[in-house]
Amino acid sequence: MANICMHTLILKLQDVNAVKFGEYKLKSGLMTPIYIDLRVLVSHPALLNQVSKLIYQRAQDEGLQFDLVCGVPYTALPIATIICSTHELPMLIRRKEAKDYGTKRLVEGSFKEGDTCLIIEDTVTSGSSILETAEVMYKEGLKVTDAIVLMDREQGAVDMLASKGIRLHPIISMFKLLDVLKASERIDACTAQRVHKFIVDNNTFRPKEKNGDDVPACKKQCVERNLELSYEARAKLPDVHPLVSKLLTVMAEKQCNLCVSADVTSSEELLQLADTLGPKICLLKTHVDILKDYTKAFSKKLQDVAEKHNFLIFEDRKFADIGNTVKHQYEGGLYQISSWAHIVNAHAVPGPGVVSGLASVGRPLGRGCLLIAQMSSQGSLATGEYTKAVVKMAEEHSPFVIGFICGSKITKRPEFIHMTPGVQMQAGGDVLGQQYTTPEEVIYNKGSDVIIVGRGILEATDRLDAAEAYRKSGWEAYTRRMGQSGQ
Ligand code: S5P
Repeated sequence: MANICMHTLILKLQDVNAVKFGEYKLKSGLMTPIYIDLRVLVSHPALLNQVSKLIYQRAQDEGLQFDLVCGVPYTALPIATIICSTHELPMLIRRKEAKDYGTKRLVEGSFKEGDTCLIIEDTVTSGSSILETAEVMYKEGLKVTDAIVLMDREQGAVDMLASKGIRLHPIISMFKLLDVLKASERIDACTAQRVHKFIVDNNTFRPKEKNGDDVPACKKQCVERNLELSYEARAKLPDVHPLVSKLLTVMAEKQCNLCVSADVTSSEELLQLADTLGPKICLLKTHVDILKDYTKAFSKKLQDVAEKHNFLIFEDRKFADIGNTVKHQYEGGLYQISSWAHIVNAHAVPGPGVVSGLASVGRPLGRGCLLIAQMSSQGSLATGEYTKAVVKMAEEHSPFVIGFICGSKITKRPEFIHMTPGVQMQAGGDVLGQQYTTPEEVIYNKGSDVIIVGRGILEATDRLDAAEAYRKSGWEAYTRRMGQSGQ
């Protein structure tokens, strides 16, 4: 139902000329092949109402807590007004310039210091307008934790705002819009591809960092001196993906760099395992397609256990198809992976389309993806130049790509997480080509961040004892490594 609504809404927006293709100049001066002009909404009251409903619904769905609402002037102002009037919520108006007479206030309306204000915006590119509005609110003693936007051009706003402590919730993403317009034959494949490329090539958040601006001093210093940041310090880097930040924080808090690979075939056993080992792990990895009795209720219960024990869920799906196919595999089918897994992984073999396809589903949900850069199995082809190409692809698609499945540290950039499978207390292997290295070797010598352990724990007589032994070994290797790094 929600999907049908979204589809119709996108077509209606194009009908009223709110979505235009051609050559247009953005606020930044950059020329764009697609222009979103939602100012026309005021001439279409039914559509304006529909948009306002969707935005309010999103605030409800996300369970957002706020005292006041402010629309970024001017386009979002009528939207905020409708929402506030319909639901009897107090509203604030932000002036663009203070009057030079009367009260000289920048924010109109009544509020108390410490009140939380929800920001509403019509469309975002970099997120700078939302930030400007938030900064005015901060000066007045207000808090801003969340913003909702109708149309996200997917050019870096989510990440830029996250780095400033504001969660942005987009209703329509650029890639979704392009998909719908293409599927409805409103635009041809060539236009869709051109716009897609423009959006991917013009991420306003990443390029700054690449130029060396805006890189936090501590990060610059560490990269230059080849020193390493602790998990905790990396969690606080302003440009780190919120999911990576969460994972690193959990790792630091639980003193744990252990991911258990829960390769069991019954959902009840998996849930039991998650509940028992929960306190010892930062991440639980699943192969949901080996479960003989998967149900939606299972994924809900797994999320509850993850919350209870403060770990993240990683579905080891290893996507490896064209963008359009992986998008459906990630979002739909029996498992609806994107609805419950914080992290997934993908092979880079199909080229960047696999990441763009997954990102179109995962980014609006705040999910992250690991690229498989190396494998633990004997005779793996993922070596040398291939591994380097994967790192490059990750750099071009961060922050949705949050790190790697790899045997050792393959990039110095602290915002990427390295996770290594093929770990047991004794080096060795199995009869089907798996090769094992020890936690000490993986974390201390190879510089990886997370050990992934399956049978080393699952086949132990006491799984909890085994998990604790791996946790301890991985953590000790990490603290020794940090000691050497002088941090
Ligand atoms: O290169 C790899 C990548 C992965 S994700 N080698 C791996 O073994 N894996 C996965 O890690 C594999 O699918 C399995 O789920 C887990 C290792 O399990 P173990 O029982 O051998 O520790």
